[in-house]
Amino acid sequence: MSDAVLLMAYGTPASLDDVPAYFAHIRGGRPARAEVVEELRQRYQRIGGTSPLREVTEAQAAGVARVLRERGRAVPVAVGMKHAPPFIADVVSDLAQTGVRKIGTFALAPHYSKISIASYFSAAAEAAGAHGLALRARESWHDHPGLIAALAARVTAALRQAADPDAAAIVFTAHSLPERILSWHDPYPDQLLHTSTLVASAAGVSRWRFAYQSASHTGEPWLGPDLLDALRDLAAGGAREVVVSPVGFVADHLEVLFDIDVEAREVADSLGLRLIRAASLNAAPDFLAVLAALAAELLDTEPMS
Ligand code: FEC
Repeated sequence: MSDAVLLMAYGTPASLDDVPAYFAHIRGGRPARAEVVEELRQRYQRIGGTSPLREVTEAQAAGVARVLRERGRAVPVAVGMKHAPPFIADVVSDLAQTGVRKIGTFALAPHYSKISIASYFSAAAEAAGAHGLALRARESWHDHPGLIAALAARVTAALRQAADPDAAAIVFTAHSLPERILSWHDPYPDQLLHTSTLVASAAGVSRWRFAYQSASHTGEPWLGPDLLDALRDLAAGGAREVVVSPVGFVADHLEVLFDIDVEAREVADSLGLRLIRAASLNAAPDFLAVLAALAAELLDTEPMS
């Protein structure tokens, strides 16, 4: 049986012209007002016109393939996206055409929510079923020791940039979701707090807080506290420096490069607060080792490191 790994990521518009179609896909076909689409285009413009998400994800896939090969397991490692080409279903279909019979897959987002992660798996499972492929999936990996160590190393490095590391505040962040997830006991908030607790402990920091970021304006309440409010609160309490560690994301993309690096930094600046953003994991060797271990475990080829 021929194996493959499928890394699933959110997806990003290939150009500014693709923003309306991308936005419509995210909204499940519900039309958005023209000014809201334009506002999104402007956010992409502010980070240089496109997001690096696709190239980072491809670099992660190439890196995982390399690490697995070095460990004696040469398997294709493909990238499938949820909201933009190459779509997950098409990639599964392509893998089936090349003779693959078993796919190990997980989303490049460590924390599970029915509202976010479940749809990655339904897309993959449906396509795998249609082609008679075996699918081995992992739904969350928020407490993987390698992930915790990699995130903690970024926090430590960010703290080193602070003028007064002992006094710097630390805020862990992740994408907000509609508050209604709480009514179905979704594991997302607890998994995020667990990751944050483990990372803080590994980085040796005792004072930290968690905030959500990137909430959409959909007319319903979203999970808080919001990062921007957390910054205001910290400044009011006398903080002068803050390290923001986006533990819910594993790559540089719009939600990191705009929502933190532009929007949150502007707010922090206006408050006299210096914002230091912990580096993203991207395709760094320590993170590639984590992804390769997850993939290998799914393919049942070697134990997790
Ligand atoms: O760099 C890029 O081009 C893509 C960046 C990107 C990532 C991402 C990750 C997550 N999202 C999650 C939940 C939601 C929910 C809605 C929603 C909407 C958007 C919009 C853009 C967008 N998201 Fe996203 N998300 C990224 C980008 N996201 C753009 C649309 C404009 C806006 O609202 O800002 C609301 C959908 C709706 O309207 O019905 C909910 C979650 C994650 C982290 C997990 C994952 O990566 O899958 C959760 C990256």
